[in-house]
Amino acid sequence: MLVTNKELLKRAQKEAYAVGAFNIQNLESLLAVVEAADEEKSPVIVAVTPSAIKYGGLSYLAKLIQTAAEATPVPMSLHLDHGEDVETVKKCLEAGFTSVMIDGSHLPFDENIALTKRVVDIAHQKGVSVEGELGRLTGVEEKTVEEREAVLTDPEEAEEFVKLTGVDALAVSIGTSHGAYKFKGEPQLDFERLKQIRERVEAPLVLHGASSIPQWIIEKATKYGAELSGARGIPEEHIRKAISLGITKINIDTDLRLAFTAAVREVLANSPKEFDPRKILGPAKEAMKEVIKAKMRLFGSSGKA
Ligand code: PGH
Ligand code: CA
Ligand code: ZN
Repeated sequence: MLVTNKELLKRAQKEAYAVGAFNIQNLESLLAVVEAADEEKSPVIVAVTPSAIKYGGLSYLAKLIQTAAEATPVPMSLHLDHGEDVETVKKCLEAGFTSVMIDGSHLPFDENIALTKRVVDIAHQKGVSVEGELGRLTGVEEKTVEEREAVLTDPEEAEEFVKLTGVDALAVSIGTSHGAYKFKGEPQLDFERLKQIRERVEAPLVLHGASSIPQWIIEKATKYGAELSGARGIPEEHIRKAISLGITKINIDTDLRLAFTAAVREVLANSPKEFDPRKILGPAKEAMKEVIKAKMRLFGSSGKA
């Protein structure tokens, strides 16, 4: 069943769990998300970035996800992740997305507000919910590697941003980052800041860059030839704590990419005579699905559909 993020997150906020937003780019990653949600009876957000749209085609991806949503009783939203401009948002609205993110986090405060407000005006006319972002994450985001220093979200600005834009959800920066290399030393998140934001902002809060980079996946990928030394993510206890402090949507991409890569490498290494794509990508889908199911249990969304 296709629903908006607003609907999913309202209930999550009330019942103090988080809904996972999983990035997909192809049939296998979508099947992994949908099958996991079905088996866990979990609400779920299917997230598509502009680069995924460039890779898979907007209409192909939208229709695949809509087909998946019609076939399952679990509530599912079709979400634009890291939308960069009004044009992209408009195209996604035409294609039937039920939620969009406009990422103006790289802009000066006033410009971020103006862009986000414009998107809210357009999207709300269609009943579609909007996520904005304030504060800047480091790491790999879409086409660019963000090498500038991270800017953590200012609680006072967050309150003003939500008030002035009318966003339905706010992505915050508290020390997470995109990609597989999140920390050089000990993982550290600014929970005090999250608390302060929560006190000032009623809208559901979103955690990007939240992959845990499970070491067993890194070891498996490495065993079959991958080079991923230094990869490190957000420990699961940090995720639990973030949820207890009011995070209601959690974005996961990198953990799925790693699970996919490790599984493909394993098949190719162990079955050199195999050349049926289904025998290579099937296990990769299963590997992503297991990771997603574990996230749904960690986030507390299992059984909530
Ligand atoms: C994310 C994903 N997508 O919008 O924020 O973050 O790289 O930690 O999976 P990860
Ligand atoms: Ca951003
Ligand atoms: Zn993100």
